[in-house]
Amino acid sequence: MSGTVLQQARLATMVPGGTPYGLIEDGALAISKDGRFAYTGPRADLPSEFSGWPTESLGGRLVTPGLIDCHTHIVHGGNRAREFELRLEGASYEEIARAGGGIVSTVTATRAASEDDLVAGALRFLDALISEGATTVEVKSGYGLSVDDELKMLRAARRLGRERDVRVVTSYLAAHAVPPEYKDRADAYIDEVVLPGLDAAHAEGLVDAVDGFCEGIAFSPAQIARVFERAKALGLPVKLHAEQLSDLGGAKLAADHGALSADHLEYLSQDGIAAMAQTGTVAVLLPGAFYTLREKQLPPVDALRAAGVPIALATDCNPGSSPMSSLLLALNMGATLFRLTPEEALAGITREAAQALGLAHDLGTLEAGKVADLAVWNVETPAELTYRIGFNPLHSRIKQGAA
Ligand code: DI6
Ligand code: FE
Repeated sequence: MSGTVLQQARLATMVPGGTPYGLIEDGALAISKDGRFAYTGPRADLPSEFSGWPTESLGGRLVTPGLIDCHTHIVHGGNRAREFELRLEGASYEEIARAGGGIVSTVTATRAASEDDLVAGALRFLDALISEGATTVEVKSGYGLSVDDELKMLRAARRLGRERDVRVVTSYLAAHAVPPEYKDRADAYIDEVVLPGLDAAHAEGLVDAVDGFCEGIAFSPAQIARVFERAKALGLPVKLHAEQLSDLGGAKLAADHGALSADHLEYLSQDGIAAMAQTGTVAVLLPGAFYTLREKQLPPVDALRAAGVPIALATDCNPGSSPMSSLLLALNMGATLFRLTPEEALAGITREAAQALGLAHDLGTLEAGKVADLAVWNVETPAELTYRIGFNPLHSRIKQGAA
């Protein structure tokens, strides 16, 4: 099988254990016709079997793995600019949610939207992510909160992956909020909507993972556990929004269920950290939500690092707590707000994000055998990607070997 060799490239391979960023100064990438890397490494070591392949120069530019946004809510109706104004006038996120605003107002708009409307709305954010080098984007349901509306959201999410050259990974998040018609009847909502909706969505091939929101304003650990049990019965991986506003022990619950990731984690306890370390559950940090809600409590980055918990970063792109569709800004915020090193931040939107999606075998580093998803940048050093604010130095993006 032949293919293409890309050279005159500085490779931030993000392979751990060697140079910072897995950097290779004078690198080459051999991409076979099946869209995978056949070789990544120093140009001087390129095996002779690839020397007959057509060669392209990248002009000395920096190459990273294609970026991965492992936590988004880009499919939704409406916007919450009014709520933004109210928060600036002093109302808290929890007060707005408890007064029927917040997530529930997006539910109303999402229910009113057609599948086409949802696709068109989401493409605006997806295109913004792609323009910064994203090649894989996770998309959650969770604003429909009825069986039909959750299915509509997931169908829209699947369509995004056909409308654009991007890998879309879906998460079923019906356990996101209790809809008004089930007010004070969260258990009935789980029995009558969340569980049957999961069965239906899975039967239609719409679900890659199952998510939930474990919080005082959403679902208790016991309620989430019931959703996770059904996911397990269907053979689906789980993940959880946990410890964003308070500590309910959600991260430990998730880890005990072998979760791919626990996300947010500002109020994560040492117990939760230990449980995550034991199962290899990825900590997905969401600085856009921390910033937007003007949170004071930082996620325990030092303790996560000390325990060896993999740390990913994502946009959490959603209309309420994180109206942000820039992974480059997430990098900058991850470093400036959360004190991640620029290398950890970049790993967080490549290697560790792949791990958070259960796709580390295919994505996240520049390594032979993996899918040839990559981003080419007009920068000299990888730290520049994290350092600048509101500047996009993407030169080009290659998805599965095709520019
Ligand atoms: N936590 C979040 O930050 C988003 N969902 C969640 O469970 C916010 C959702 C929203 O406010 O619309
Ligand atoms: Fe979220």
